[in-house]
Amino acid sequence: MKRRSSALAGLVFSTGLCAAGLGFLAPGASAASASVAIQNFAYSPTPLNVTTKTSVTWTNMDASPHSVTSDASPPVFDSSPTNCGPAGGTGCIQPTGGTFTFTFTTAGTFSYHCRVHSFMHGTIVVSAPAVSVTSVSPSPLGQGAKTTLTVNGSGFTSGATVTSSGTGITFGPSAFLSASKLTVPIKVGQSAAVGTRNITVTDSGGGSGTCTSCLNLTVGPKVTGASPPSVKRGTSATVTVSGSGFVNGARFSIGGGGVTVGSVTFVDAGHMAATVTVASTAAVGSRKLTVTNPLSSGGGRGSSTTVFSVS
Ligand SMILES: [Cu+2]
Repeated sequence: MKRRSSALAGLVFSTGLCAAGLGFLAPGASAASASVAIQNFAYSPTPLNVTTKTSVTWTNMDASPHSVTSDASPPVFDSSPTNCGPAGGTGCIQPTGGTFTFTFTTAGTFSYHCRVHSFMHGTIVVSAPAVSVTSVSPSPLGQGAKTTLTVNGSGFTSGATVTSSGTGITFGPSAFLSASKLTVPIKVGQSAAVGTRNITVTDSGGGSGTCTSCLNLTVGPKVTGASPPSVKRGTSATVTVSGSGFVNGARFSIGGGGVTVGSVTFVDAGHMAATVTVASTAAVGSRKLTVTNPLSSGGGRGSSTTVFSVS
């Protein structure tokens, strides 16, 4: 019995090696690759077990042409859709050393055969990668918080999506940092229910993992009034904002342009004050006043469009 090439039959699972050494995977992509030798008129190994997003490369070690042709109709993959038949042909994987690479993106069992030799059969078994989520930070987050959530776990790949249990939380597209860390923009609705939420990461290959109750939502600040309720154009005044859920270190802003808020003096959970300066060119009318707690206290935000105006 002839010795098989152990190097070709092996699997390679290494982010660094694939990114730096092989160079056919985009940065940040799941860096898994695997090899199948076509040798002695057989595929080896078969079946080959891989996870989704794995690039499988077949190398023809024989002195005879072969193909790698999915049994499915139409074929899911085919090294040799044209010019390759029982008599061989220029479209086949050529001897000696010809290769064919296919990246498996969906889970399933994929059987294949050789167009030249009908007795040659092989199978690739593709499974969704195991994904787990262990923690998120920052937590807790206050109602209305808008920040970037770091999610820790394992088995992450680029393109993973993040979701939460319950309603009132929206996520942006995740950024892949490593197999164990990703970040994602998170926006907590000002009326999202307080309490704990589960966070789920779903890989584009279908694998998913959840950490139970790992994100805690707390009450955010609410704005109920401002005194004085308006400031004239071209003047400044000390405005006291009233409401609830204010935390020392909170600030408030006034939207719409032309209004500057100075450094805030925290009074108590229901009051804060700052000098508000209104430009002479500022538009007259009601403005949105938003209170934001410090991120170390959950970063909650609350706003009102009715409590303050430029006059
Ligand atoms: Cu063949």
